[in-house]
Amino acid sequence: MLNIVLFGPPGSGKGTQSQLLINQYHLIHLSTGDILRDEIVQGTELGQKAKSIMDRGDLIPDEVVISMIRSILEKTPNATGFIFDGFPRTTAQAESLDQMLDELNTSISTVLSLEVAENELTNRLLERGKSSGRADDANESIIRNRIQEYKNKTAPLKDFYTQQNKLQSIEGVGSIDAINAILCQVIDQL
Ligand code: B4P
Repeated sequence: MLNIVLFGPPGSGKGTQSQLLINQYHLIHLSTGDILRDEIVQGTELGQKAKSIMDRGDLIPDEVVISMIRSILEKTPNATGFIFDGFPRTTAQAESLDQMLDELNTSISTVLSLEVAENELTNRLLERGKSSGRADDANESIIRNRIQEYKNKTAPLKDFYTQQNKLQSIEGVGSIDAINAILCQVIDQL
């Protein structure tokens, strides 16, 4: 199985690049952000709880996102591989993912980390906010909070995956196609 973690701060291009890679490699796209936004649109109990947390730019509790991922992994036993987009975001999530994949006799193939400077992230997200309708893209202070959450809780995973010899850092600034070509090169070498 090919199991790719697309890693990076908010606005680094994880969702954008995942859309291209799922077609190129026939992988199942697991975006915790998309799943949560879908729950909000459907007005489920989980969606109602998640909305205010996401609108502030905070992270959803670990147990919620871990159980979301677990139930999808259990429902797709014949998958040829996954792209994890926006998951894991904390050490607890990363440890759980390793364990869940181990139970399926598989593991993470690579962690592709998109590197983008903070001012570029803010500009991209503010730009998307003009049309996305996403409350978490709407103003700079929420975007700053998302980036701070990333620094505090998610960035430490770089060490976690470096120790596993799985982290590959990729320059995330440039055209979407050029970045995609680099990601494909790295994946093809696996
Ligand atoms: P996500 O949905 O994961 O959103 P994100 O971090 O903002 O990244 P996204 O994938 O959307 O942006 P992209 O870089 O593609 O998370 C949203 C929220 O959900 C979190 O804040 C949290 O509350 C919650 N959540 C999700 N997962 C969670 C978890 N595991 N644990 C706890 N909470 C969780 O694109 C951004 C913009 O940049 C786009 O407009 C795009 O067009 C543009 N862009 C992309 N590539 C570009 C390039 N090369 N050049 C110029 N622009 C580019």
